[in-house]
Amino acid sequence: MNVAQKLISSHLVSGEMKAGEEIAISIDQTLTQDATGTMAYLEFEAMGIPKVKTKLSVSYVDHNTLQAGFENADDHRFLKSIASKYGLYFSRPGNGICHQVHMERFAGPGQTLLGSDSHTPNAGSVGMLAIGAGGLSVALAMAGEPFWLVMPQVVRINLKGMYGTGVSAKDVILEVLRKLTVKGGVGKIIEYGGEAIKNLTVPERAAITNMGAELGATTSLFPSDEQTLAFLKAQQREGDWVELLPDSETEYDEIIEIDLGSLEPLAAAPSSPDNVKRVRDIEGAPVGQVCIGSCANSSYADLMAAATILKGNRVHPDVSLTISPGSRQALQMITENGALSDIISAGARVLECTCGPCIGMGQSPATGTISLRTFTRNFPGRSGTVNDQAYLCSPLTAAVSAITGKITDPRDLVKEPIRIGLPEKYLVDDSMILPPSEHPDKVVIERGPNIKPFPIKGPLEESLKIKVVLKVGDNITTDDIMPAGSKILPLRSNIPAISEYVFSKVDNTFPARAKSSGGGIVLGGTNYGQGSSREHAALAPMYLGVKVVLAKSFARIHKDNLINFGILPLTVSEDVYDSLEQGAEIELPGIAKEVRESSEITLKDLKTYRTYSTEHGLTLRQRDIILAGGLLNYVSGK
Ligand code: MIC
Ligand code: SF4
Repeated sequence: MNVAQKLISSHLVSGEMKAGEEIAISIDQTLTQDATGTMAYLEFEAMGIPKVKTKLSVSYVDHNTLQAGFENADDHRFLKSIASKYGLYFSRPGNGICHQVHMERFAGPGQTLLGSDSHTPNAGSVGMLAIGAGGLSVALAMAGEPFWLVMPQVVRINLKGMYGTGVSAKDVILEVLRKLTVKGGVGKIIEYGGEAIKNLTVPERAAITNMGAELGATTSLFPSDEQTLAFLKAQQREGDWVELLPDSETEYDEIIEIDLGSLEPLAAAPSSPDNVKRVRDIEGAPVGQVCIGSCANSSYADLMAAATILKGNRVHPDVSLTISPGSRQALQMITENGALSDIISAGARVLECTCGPCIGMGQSPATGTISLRTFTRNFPGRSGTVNDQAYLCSPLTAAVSAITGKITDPRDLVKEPIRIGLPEKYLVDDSMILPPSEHPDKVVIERGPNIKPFPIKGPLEESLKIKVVLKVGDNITTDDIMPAGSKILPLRSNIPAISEYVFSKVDNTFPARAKSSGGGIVLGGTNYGQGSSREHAALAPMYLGVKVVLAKSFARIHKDNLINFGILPLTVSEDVYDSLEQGAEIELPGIAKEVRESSEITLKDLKTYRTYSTEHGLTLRQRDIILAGGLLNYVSGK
């Protein structure tokens, strides 16, 4: 078996490990972050279970950290009390970005992790099966239920050679994105191997597995080997190590070769992570902002690499350089060794150890300027600025460009490879991670006025007559469906309020039109719902009355979220997509009966009188969830 199969088979509770079959796996660990966590814990509370049933569950606060009103602070307090009562660890605001801290302090080879954040595969860096999912799926895992998924194909990416000067792990994943695109990983696990990996440290591996999310992959992972042991030892956790290697005769569904030695510095140009260019081909463009941080590139090693370049230099007068360390551990270490002082002397603006600008929580770039970011996503407007021009690149390219004030190939300034190895010992201080209460019965859940109960849908109607309220194109992201940023994110615990922003950047009349037509259908192109795990992109449309999403194809997590909240995802052909217009009145005459008994759903266009038949492709379990009106109804009715 390969590493992915070993991890799955040791956790398999239902189904057969055949690509395309529905399987269920047991979950050892869960993580949530605050922007998805409040809903996840409201859902968990509704299940009436006194204590989480996982081996370890951690609640992080890292997204909604600007406290421009009471909302985020309310949420933090709620999350702290929930964790204390229900047996979770609570990573306090300021302690770091969930994925970075989880990798440092909790991730373990051979185990499974389900996280309510799409970049959970960061922990695949230590040989863990780490999967991103919607909050409700994570709530169920905390309740001891297995996680259901379609058994993916396993793609092996063989790495050979070693990168040269100016190239780093970020360029590896950008190269993979260039080759595979943002939909190339759907239905796949990406397993890395090959002679080069023995030289890649765990934080370098994490920069690669993290952005497997941008491929749409179910997860990405590395074997657990001597490098994993070295990392865990330096984190004083060698007891968590187990070796996990692929068998020598293993087969893969696909094999891709990448020679690290032939890689050049790369960047994803606006506004998609797969719009990858050679830095050489875009160099010279003036830059207004450079941001170093995010769960992809904020480790101690990444910060040290940036500090090495900035040392003795000055940030260009036209550039605002921000540094958001991934964890308090990383920040404390660069403070103690003096690198922070190099960063400050160069003129950087040092931010909190949080997601910050990556999710538009502050630091939106100026109009018409280029923002160069070591982040994960550059979807249109995600930075908080309309018509933004965000480029994704490595910390080396970012630091060098911050000095020159224009997009610059790092090899112009850096003449020797900068690779920061593992420190012998990381600075371990877990005092910002609060353990659960020893007296949970005495803990009172603190609920501020920002926290509203989540809406529940009724069972699926027997028949529907509804309008296509919106028709959109390919690769619609969950940022398009349910935007984030500092103004909207604080409403994550308040579905009635946040639903007013559904599709607001695509068509701000959508919420009113959806409500006035009693809900409706959204029609999308390929890879609909790519990007984040935010279940709000299903929950808020559900609140507005959306009943069906028709699309040429769906991204994995979003499709699951639609089903979890009782919205029927239907895959349609090009022909159906082309024939249906926004505003079309559609009848689904026997929708419930067809979901129950048939593999096809009938759609009638009431204007053209054309009838379409489309396969729903749902498993028996998914059919029952849709019929019940969502996963919570389904679980409580079982
Ligand atoms: C993201 O990077 O888009 C987020 C914000 O971390 C999301 C989660 C969310 O929307 O809360 C993700 O990646 O899942
Ligand atoms: Fe946070 Fe950005 Fe990572 Fe999402 S991608 S978890 S917003 S740092």
